[in-house]
Amino acid sequence: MSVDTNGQSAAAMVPTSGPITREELQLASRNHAMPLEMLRWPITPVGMHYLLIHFDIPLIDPTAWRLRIGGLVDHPHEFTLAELQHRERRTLPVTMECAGNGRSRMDPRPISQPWDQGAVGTAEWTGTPLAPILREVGLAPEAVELVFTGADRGLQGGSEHAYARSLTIADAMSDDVLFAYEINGQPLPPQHGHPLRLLVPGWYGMTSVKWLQSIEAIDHTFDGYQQAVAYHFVQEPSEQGEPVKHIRPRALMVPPGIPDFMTRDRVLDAGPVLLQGRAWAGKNAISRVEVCVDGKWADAHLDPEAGHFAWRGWSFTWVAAPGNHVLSCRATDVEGNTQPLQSEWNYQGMANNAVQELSVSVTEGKHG
Ligand SMILES: Nc1nc2c(c(=O)[nH]1)N[C@H]1C(S)=C(S)[C@@H](COP(=O)(O)O)O[C@H]1N2
Ligand SMILES: [Mo]
Repeated sequence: MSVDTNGQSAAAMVPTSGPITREELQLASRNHAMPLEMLRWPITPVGMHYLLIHFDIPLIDPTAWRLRIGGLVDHPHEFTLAELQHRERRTLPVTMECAGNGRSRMDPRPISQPWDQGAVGTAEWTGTPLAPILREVGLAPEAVELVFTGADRGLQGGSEHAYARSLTIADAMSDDVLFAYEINGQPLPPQHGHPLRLLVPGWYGMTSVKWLQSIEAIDHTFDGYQQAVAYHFVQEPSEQGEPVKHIRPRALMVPPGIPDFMTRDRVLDAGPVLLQGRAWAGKNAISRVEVCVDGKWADAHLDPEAGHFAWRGWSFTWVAAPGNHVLSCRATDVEGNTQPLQSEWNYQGMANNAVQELSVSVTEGKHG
């Protein structure tokens, strides 16, 4: 396979409109999505939450594991898991979404994990807040960023590295950022970062570093691959672009009726159907969800909020007439940010929150 000047495997990186490649299939079968019918559950059961694992899942002995905090701090410290678990305990429902969600719907298709639209899930994460720990270790005045490094290591874009991301001090100190050691009331399983992960509510998932083992305070902008190269809005690989941060608004619908095995197109009976789904936006509350039937938009009913960072349920009664229909839904946040009808293309396939479209065939028959 050819390698370009960045050391990237060129054949695997150029966006394509061609068929799914073996490399994409390999990634897609390691990193599964949340089946969209799981939108019925307010909290996604463990095992149904989506997964994104760049390298290999590391085997970590929790009794030998330590979280090292060092760099530009007054009191470097190595925390045991028990020490962290005895600190303030907080549980938050948080919707997490991969920044690549929707990537495979871009044309040409950026080559990476080929998500359709299910790279999302909402879990109750339990952990201890970062801010008090950062105050205790005492950040030096020169410190501008914290680098969070996981135990997993591999090659991407020609660079060998442990998975690492940074946050500015202000972002890391914000109130809801946690060191999480439980998901839905159970210890983190291997795939979600056992024994401890960072959890940064409202940001796309790449920020929430799994298998966390070290935090380093630094006096410059972190230039690691996952921070400085990946997760940027660019039109071509040589461009610097803007970094990807907060989750954009999105609404998804539970596919109504029953599916066709291959196409996943839907079949349902004529008459009233309750269309349901969930909507979320990283930073802001959702203020509106609309449903579109055959090109006509109307407001959906919103359920009460379940938490500032958790998706919000919505519903809409549709009287389905026999024939073929296209259904869509669209979320808007309190600042008026909404979803585009068409994908906004970028080279890495980031943050494609174009509206979902479902093809539905309604008949007078009985499918229930
Ligand atoms: N150490 C480490 N942390 C990581 C990743 C990774 O590959 N390694 N993937 C990130 C990405 S891109 C996402 S979207 C989320 C996914 O978290 P989940 O698998 O628990 O859903 O974890 C993030 N944290
Ligand atoms: Mo991701």
